[in-house]
Amino acid sequence: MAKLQILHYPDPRLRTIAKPVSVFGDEIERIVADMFETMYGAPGIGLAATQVNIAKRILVTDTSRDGSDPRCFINPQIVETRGIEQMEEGCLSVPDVFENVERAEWIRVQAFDQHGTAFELELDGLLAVCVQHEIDHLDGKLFVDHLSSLKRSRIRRKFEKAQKQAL
Ligand code: GNR
Ligand code: NI
Repeated sequence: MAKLQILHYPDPRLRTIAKPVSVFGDEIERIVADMFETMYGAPGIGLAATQVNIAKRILVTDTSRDGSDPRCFINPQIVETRGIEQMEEGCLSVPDVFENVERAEWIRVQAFDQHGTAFELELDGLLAVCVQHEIDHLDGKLFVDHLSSLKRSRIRRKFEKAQKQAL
């Protein structure tokens, strides 16, 4: 297993639209294992393949506090939503920024696990928010895209400054 490097906003590679996985097997299982190691190491409650520069529709989550609820969603599709709720979100690709985002409070999601087995789940609470946040990543979207343009441009300027100082 290997810990992968997480891309940071405003890296243009975070805007990549990930492609569906069509062949399951060793390569996908290895990517998923590396993504879990990267997510737990960060630490975070979710990670999308886009964040580690892999353009495949793969996401992992664990919203437990003790690493007891690892979940993998490949080619995820939200097929039904209910309600709206606001939650404060953060993102490993936008470090140290926390803002309220509105999302569906309940979702029905269909996906495949890392072995290629299809499943369907109904989710709410933090896990529902997390899965929606991760699917956004697979579509090249970030939680800051849900904020006002004023807030987003402030955040962008802060990260551009930090990037220049790091050179
Ligand atoms: O670790 C994470 N915490 C989090 C908190 C609220 C809503 C979404 C998230 S996901 C985030 C990890 C991450 O950036 N996944 O893409
Ligand atoms: Ni994120």
